[in-house]
Amino acid sequence: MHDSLKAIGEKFNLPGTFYACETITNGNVNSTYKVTYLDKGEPVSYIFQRINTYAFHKPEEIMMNIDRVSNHIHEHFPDEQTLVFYNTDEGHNYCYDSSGDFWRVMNYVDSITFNATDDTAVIESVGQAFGHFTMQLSGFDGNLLYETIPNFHNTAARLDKLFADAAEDPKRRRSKVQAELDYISSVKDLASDLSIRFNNKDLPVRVTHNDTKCNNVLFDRVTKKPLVVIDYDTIMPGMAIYDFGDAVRFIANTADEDEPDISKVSFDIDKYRAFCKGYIREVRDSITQEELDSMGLATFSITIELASRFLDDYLLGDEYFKINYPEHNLVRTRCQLALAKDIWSKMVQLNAIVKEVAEQ
Ligand code: GN1
Ligand code: MG
Repeated sequence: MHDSLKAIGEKFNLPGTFYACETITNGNVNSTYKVTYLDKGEPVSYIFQRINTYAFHKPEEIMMNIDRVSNHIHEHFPDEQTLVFYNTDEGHNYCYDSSGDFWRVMNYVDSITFNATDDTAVIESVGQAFGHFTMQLSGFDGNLLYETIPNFHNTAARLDKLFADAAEDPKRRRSKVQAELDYISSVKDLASDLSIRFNNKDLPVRVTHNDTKCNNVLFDRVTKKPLVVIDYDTIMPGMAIYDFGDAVRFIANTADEDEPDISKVSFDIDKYRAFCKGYIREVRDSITQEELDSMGLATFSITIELASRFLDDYLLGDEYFKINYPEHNLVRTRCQLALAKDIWSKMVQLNAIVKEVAEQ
């Protein structure tokens, strides 16, 4: 790896001499490295990322989205920490290596991240960070961005694809997952509702992050305040409430996203409330009442959607998500379905919490 990273660094003309590299293991799709150079005796670190072009078919469009969004944030919020992407001699913020892989390089921000936390103050800060991101971009027309993964959060289309792939069953795995397919089928209309309303233009198009896991917020090591939201790959036009729903889906789960023992999986209402406090404080003036009223349903819908994506990938032979063992995608599916069921059982409370926090 060392030699290929060194070659990438040369394309971006990074100053100093190559000193060290380490793999960063967060993330299910791209490959990420922290690379350190010695520049006039001082260590300076960068993040190098190889984009998974199976997931992202048009990486140049991603980099154009990133350019537009970061310019908007720089221009309107010049004093805030942002991500900086480096350019090659040709003036591109990416390059291809000799094997045709797509790379980019950005600044390394010294920080800490939380993969999971029980600290409601941190959870509130994660809510604040993602709410702030939505607010920062509320003046930017989401239609100006490429839809880099078409229908990424089109739940209705995702579910149709799942059932079509299950009918084809290329890997002969369907018989193992009939119970999961039956449950998803029973909630299909409910889970698809917001995506259909969005497609009918009944919910506003916004700039969405589309991967609002808590480990995509960098925190100051000392003050524990949020510094910046990272992972701009999936920035696209979309529904703000799905960003909200995806974030709480992840942070308020009492277990890991791929917990095999589903008796450990549930949706923690106190964590939900903490996230809502941080998030709604930031977005209150930029989102509509209808969006606020749909936050609980969005949480359920995105959880069903992710379960169906894991299940679809399982049925197709595990091509999209990295797996650590053969049934990993099935375990993930079952975990997300258990979570969705618990979210649904608490829907009245979820809606009441949003209302209460919004009125504070
Ligand atoms: C993928 O690779 P990572 O962890 O950033 C996926 C998200 C899922 C997530 C589930 C482009 O994100 O949509 O919510 O896994 N990203 C893409 O862990 O498909
Ligand atoms: Mg991501």
